[in-house]
Amino acid sequence: MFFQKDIETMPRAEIEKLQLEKLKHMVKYCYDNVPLYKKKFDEAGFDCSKLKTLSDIKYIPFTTKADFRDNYPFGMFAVPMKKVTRLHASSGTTGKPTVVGYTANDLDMWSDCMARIVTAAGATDEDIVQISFGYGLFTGALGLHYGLEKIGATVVPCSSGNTEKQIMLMKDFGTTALVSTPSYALHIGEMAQELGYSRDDIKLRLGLFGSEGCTAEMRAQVEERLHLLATDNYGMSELIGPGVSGECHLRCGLHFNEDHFLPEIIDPETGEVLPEGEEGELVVTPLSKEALPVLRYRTKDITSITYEKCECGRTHARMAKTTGRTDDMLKIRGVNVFPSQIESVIMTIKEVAPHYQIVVTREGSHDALEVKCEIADESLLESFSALENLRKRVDHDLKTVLGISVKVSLVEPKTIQRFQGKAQRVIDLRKK
Ligand code: DLL
Repeated sequence: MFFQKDIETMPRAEIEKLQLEKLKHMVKYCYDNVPLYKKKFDEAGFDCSKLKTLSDIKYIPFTTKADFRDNYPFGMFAVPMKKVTRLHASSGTTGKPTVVGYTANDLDMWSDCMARIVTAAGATDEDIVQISFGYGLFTGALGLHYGLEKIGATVVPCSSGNTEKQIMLMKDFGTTALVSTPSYALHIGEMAQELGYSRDDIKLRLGLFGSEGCTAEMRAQVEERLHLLATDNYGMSELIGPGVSGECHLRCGLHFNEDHFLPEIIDPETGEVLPEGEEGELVVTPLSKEALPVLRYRTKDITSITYEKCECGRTHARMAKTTGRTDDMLKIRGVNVFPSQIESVIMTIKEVAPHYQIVVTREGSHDALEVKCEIADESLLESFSALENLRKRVDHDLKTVLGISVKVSLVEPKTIQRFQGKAQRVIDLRKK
């Protein structure tokens, strides 16, 4: 069992002492080795001796996605290329990808972080784990792969796609754990049912999901279809990939690997650090990275942090499941709408399937939001009044939660796109 007890249950004061030591080292390392940080520090008038306590982190300038873009591809690396053992990249929605590099020590640290997280979630060396993230430049598949190998699990590197074959292998190999996005897990579950697989055919017991947001309601749908315990893990390429934080089997927040990642919550408008428990933007400083050190990275993910010890015995800070990203938020006629709010509503109405699409348009100065959802039961198609009643109900429930009216369109079963990686449910035509 991969439980690094001394570290994972370290008393708070000791964690903070360790973090301060590592942070001091990291700040100097960045200043000495990455021209971007030398420039940032000099411009902000920050020098390393200012760092006396952990709360002095507020004097360190933030790093953003734009810094990666401006220094594409290797400008933020702190080591010569011969020390870089692996490159990954995250597909930017526009333009060039964000490139990230790892030394051999970085890869070891990453595997340790992943091994801790999957162990906390309940994976063991008895598990046969199918990895259904896309292998390649994306950090998800290889990140989980090495962590799971480290704990001695049997890894099946399926990659994403070819869902029918995935399900066949799941049955034939007796796969017990699945690694994927929650939306792909839902698709796998749905297809297994369609193909006539019975509950006994699939032995899954554990889902190690992540890489995209997922409401509690959506998670319940995934669990119901696949009969497993769904756990969540969080990370991002710029910080390392998956392995930043993850849920233990008790699922009351995602434990950070706090000896390697120092989290803060800030007000996204002002950049001020917020107190424990308040919701805001997550900012993370990796404390151990060699190839690509990053200070105070603005993740744009919205969450809150608690420092209370978890019932599982682990003492590292936990973050709540993210409620969205600051750049996910849709401003509709002056009202803030998060896609996760819409998802929560759709998932609780059993007559509609757990698939939806959000389309935002603008006519003149008027924003309109359309929510398309699939009806779950084809027999409804035969009754106009039943359909209309359902549409009105979805409409009413969305209005209650969002505080604005939206257009609800019911569409035929299996007509909304399914996803094999991160789901893209919002089409914002105003940006075109
Ligand atoms: O998605 C890393 C990862 C892979 C995490 C596999 C977990 C499992 P990126 O492609 O760089 O990296 O995307 C990072 O994805 O800022 C979040 O907005 C979102 N994200 C990642 N994990 C979660 C999660 C990987 N558990 C971006 N819940 C992040 C919600 C998540 N959003």
